Amino acid sequence: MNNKDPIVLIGSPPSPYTRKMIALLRFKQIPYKVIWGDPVQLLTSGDLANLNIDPPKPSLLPTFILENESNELSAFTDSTPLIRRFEKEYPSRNCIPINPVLSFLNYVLEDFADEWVTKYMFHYRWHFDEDIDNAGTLLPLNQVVNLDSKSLSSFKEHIAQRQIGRLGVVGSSDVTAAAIERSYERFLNLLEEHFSQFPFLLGNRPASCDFALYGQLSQLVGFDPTSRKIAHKVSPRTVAWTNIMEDLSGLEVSDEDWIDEDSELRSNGKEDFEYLSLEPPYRASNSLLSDVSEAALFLDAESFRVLRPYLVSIPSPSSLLNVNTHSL
Ligand SMILES: N[C@@H](CCC(=O)N[C@@H](CS)C(=O)NCC(=O)O)C(=O)O
Repeated sequence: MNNKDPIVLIGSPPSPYTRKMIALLRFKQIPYKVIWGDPVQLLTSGDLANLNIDPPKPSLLPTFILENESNELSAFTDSTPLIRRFEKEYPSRNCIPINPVLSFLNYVLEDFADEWVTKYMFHYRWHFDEDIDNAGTLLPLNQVVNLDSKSLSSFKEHIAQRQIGRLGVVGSSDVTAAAIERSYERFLNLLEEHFSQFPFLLGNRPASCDFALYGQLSQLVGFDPTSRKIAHKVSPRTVAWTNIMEDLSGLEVSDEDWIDEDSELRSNGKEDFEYLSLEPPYRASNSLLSDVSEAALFLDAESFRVLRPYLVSIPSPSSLLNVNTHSL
């Protein structure tokens, strides 16, 4: 295999990590071939059985067929390390920033999208009847479009029951539902603000964190009806961004396109654009928080209400939590 051979991956359209990786390959202009389907079936009895490759353990979407260290074809999963591998093998149009601060932020945001935004995705898909019906129907049809109606209804029932049974594993329950939904809306509001300044998370070019977020939003905005309605209401810019992220093969990029240090969010601070989103808008004071009400910037309304009695903005013997020194 050399860099001219297309990369082969097995995936599925309703899989956020599949969408993450296809969008990334397109941006990097890496030739690829997608095989829609189930890796275990394809590698053991289907079209790829002649390759004699063991299916990955655990079997995850997407599965890539790549050379291992002994130059033999093998099955690989896990998007984040695979992106780092592709960055080495295809260095142009890099999506890991060179600047170490940005690179760190990129890692954190990629992880946030992969591990937290996916909770919104799984929750909205399997918590509400309309969404269960939608996903239950489309997941089997995405494997076999011309599936007969009888098999469709039995697959639909089987998949829905299996996935609903997994809600607890990702932390979604009747107790946590409201917190997950509040977090989704809060995040959409932040994105709406951010996308009014920059077209991508780290400036004027996409990083791996954009592709991770796109993967999840391809579902939240493009597949699951309840989360789609919320996104359209709360953040039209996020909806537009999600559409654009799908194919950035024609975007011209340069090293100047990364966000500059003056506009970076600092880990313990809020930048102007977040304060400007408040009513009335104001600019960052570049000093410590002067009033506990400013902690509302970091917290949703319910958490702020609960924590408010325990907060002070300047250290004092009676303070339980100092908003200037605790990360919230
Ligand atoms: N950490 C993996 C996660 C991949 C993943 O969880 N894929 C899902 C589909 S989007 C999956 O295959 N789940 C197993 C299943 O549904 O049985 C990555 O980044 O690629």
